[in-house]
Amino acid sequence: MSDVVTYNREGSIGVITVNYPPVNALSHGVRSGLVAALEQGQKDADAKVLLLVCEGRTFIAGADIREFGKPMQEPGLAAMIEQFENSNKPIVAAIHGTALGGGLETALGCHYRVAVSSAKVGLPEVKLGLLPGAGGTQRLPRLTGARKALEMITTGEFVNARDALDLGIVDAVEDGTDIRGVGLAYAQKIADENKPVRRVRDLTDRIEADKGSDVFGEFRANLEKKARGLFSPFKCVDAVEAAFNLPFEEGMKRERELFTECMESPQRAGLIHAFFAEREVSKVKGLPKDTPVREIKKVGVIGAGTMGGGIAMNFANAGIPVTIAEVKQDALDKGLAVIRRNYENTAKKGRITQAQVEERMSLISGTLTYDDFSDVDLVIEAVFESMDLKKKIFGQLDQTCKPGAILASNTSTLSIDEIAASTERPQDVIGLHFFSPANVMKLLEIVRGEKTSDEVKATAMDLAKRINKVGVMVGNCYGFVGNRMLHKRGAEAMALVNEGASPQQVDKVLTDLGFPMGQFAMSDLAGIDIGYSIRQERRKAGEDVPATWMDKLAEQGRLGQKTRAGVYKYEEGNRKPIPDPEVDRIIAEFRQEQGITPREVTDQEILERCMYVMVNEGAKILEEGIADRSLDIDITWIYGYGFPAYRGGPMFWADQIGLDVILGTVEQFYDDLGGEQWKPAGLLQELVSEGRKFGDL
Ligand code: 3H9
Repeated sequence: MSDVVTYNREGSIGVITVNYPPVNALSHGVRSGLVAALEQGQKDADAKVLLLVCEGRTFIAGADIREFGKPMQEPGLAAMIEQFENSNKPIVAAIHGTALGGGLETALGCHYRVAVSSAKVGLPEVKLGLLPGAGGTQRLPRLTGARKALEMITTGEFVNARDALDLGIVDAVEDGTDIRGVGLAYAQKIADENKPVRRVRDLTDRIEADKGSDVFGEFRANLEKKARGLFSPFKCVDAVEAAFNLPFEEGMKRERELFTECMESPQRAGLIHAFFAEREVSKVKGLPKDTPVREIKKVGVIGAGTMGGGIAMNFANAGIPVTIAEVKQDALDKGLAVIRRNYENTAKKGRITQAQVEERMSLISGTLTYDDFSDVDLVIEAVFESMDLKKKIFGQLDQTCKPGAILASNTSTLSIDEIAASTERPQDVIGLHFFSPANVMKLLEIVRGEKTSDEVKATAMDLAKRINKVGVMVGNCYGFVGNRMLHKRGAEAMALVNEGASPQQVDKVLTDLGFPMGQFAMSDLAGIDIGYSIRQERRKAGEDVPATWMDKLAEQGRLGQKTRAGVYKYEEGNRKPIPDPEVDRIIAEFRQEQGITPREVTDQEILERCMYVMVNEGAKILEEGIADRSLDIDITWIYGYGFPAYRGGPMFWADQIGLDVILGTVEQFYDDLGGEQWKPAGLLQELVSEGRKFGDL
């Protein structure tokens, strides 16, 4: 008998138990164990009904993703499920936790399904660039009809147990946490009532009802808008449609063909890299798993602007009381009103209730003095980027906050070590860099200072999870990981326009790559004044920062979306960028002043200059130990800047292009254009000479 799947009998119920932590994924061992246990149950003359139940925190959460890309070992999942469905004794699946992907497909191969009320079910394969490949696209629509099956399969969203009951996915929902007890009671009922085997594949009512429906065309048209650039969502629709046009066996064959196409697509590789990378970033090099974390029960935020307000919302959403400090009452009132408006808007969309709005607002208070921070466990400073101001604030916080309170800065560029040096507790100082809008964007860049203690680092990583962020630990340098790379891309994008490209052309290359917006649309969103003041500061400090047409925009008050004119223009109440002939004129004037004759710039050059400069910088970031692993950079870009997850992040993308190709082009640009940004990173050269990739590090 397998050590991960066991068979035993309780009265007239034959119980098949899966115990393969952490999530009972359908590895080869689990699949073969299930087949063996099923055979045993079939032979067991005293077993009238069989029960499939899982140990640990969840029912089967899917195929074992770690086995993808390796040769498949028999028995295959679809064949295993078929054996379950063909059983001559009824089989009950008892679901707790999450029945996902191959896990739900296995449950659909059973004849009855009972779930505890906290359980969820779903077919999230699409999020991995796949489609349900073990009958999910053929069996689910037989229970739910076309629309709901398409919704679940093309979005990958989970459905809770009560909704699953309404949809016919499960047959019963019970309260309680004892899944074995719940399963046994339900199986006993099936036995007592002499219920027959009931195969989902044989159900035809929902298939007949939706045959020839327009719903497939409707979903395809919607996906054209919502899933731009993605491969597998469209294949999901094809597979579900096959359930309506083909007999079951042929539908299964079609599903397999489409699954194989998805499996072989580069998007699958990118998305699965992103899946594991997201989980790996929580394991920080050199930070032992058992490092104690400090309790964060009360938080202070300094600054009630867009950033401070957004940061505060994260804590209120997680049920943690938060106090916001401002200098003036009207700024504080305005900030609190914006927070309320944001919550009200979310409630209008039906995502939270009015009661939740009030509950969250009741957790947020305002103050005009740091004295109210004497008992907080963490303060996050979110004032504008001035080192002098930040040092002053940290000095004051050090005096006011209790010993052990963590002092954090939301700075996006400045040195955490320099800020920490203005306190007597540098071990308690850390960077917590949120991304705008701070209540929405998933990334939290956690910047360790030279003296930050392990306990404070571990607390910050733990806190990220509590407030539903993905925390990435990075080292201290100008711009850290994300903005350091972004600034290189920004400078290159501006230079390309100096030379002859249009802002729209540059942005289109980036959106075609899969970014939700281009470099210049993003500058308009953030505010043109931000980049301008950074350049001016650097010029004041004596750095050689070349003039650009974007300085002119800032000087003329074209500050971006907030003034409805920046690199693009904007209609009242609309964020859609509209190309503006006035900007073309400003650019032409700039070129004339600088004596530049514009040349034709190809899309390929834009791609290479904007992206390879980032990869080269990413390699330097790795070399300097600012990021521990290339996957930390990938996750920073996916969750902080909308890098298309299906390309796996910039460093994974670079590995796919080929580091030799990238290095060759970087060297060429260094010769042709010069500049520190094009100096090939030593690590890039080393990897190419060894025939290795970032992913091999
Ligand atoms: C599929 O089923 C294809 C079929 O249709 C057809 C096949 C022919 N495999 O997320 P967590 C690991 S595709 C292997 O931190 P949570 C995960 O890496 C699959 N490992 O916990 C982590 O490992 P570590 C469809 C897996 O409680 C640990 O488990 N299914 C798998 O926040 C804990 O994970 C999915 O897409 C897996 N399938 O969330 C479900 N899943 O500790 C994907 C997890 O070493 N999984 N691990 O870092 C999830 O959505 C979440 O993990 C889940 C738990 C909700 C289950």
